[in-house]
Amino acid sequence: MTTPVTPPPVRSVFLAGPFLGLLDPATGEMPGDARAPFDILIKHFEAQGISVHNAHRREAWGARLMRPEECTRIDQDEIRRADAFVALPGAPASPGTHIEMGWASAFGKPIVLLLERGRDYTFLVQGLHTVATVEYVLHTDVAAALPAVDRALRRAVTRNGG
Ligand code: 5HM
Repeated sequence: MTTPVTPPPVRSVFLAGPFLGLLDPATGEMPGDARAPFDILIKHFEAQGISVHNAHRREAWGARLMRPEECTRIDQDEIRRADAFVALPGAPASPGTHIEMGWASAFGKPIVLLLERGRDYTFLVQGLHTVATVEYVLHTDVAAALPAVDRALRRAVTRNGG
């Protein structure tokens, strides 16, 4: 008799993605359409009881931007603490998110990358799955991709052994 594999529970995720490049120069804040994918993902995960660490929300979408000397260690610590790492690498690429993807993979975290269909991503993002547990979710709309994100998260965590 085979024992069904139950994925270990995901209690926390770190959600990364483009930030500085999305700030409106006039207001210093992310406009609504730039916030939407983060908002949608945060609400979706939290509705499942998953705690979400996200710098965009933490820094009030740009209104309370932290200094580099403040946010770097917090982000690294939170990625280390999180059960899984979820990112929108950005197109154009988000420099900070690319550093965070490097940390998450080096820490052995299960990783879910949301890639926009038709966009180009750098070779080391395309190839990250060869050195880390990565599930890619190709999408055109984050809200429509939520079921695929859930499946990818479960797969990544299960493959990574919890
Ligand atoms: O380079 P960019 O700003 O796109 O980097 C975004 C990533 O760096 C986010 O995932 C976020 O976790 C982190 N970050 C941060 O925590 C970035 C900035 C500004 O660059 C910030 N706090 N103020």
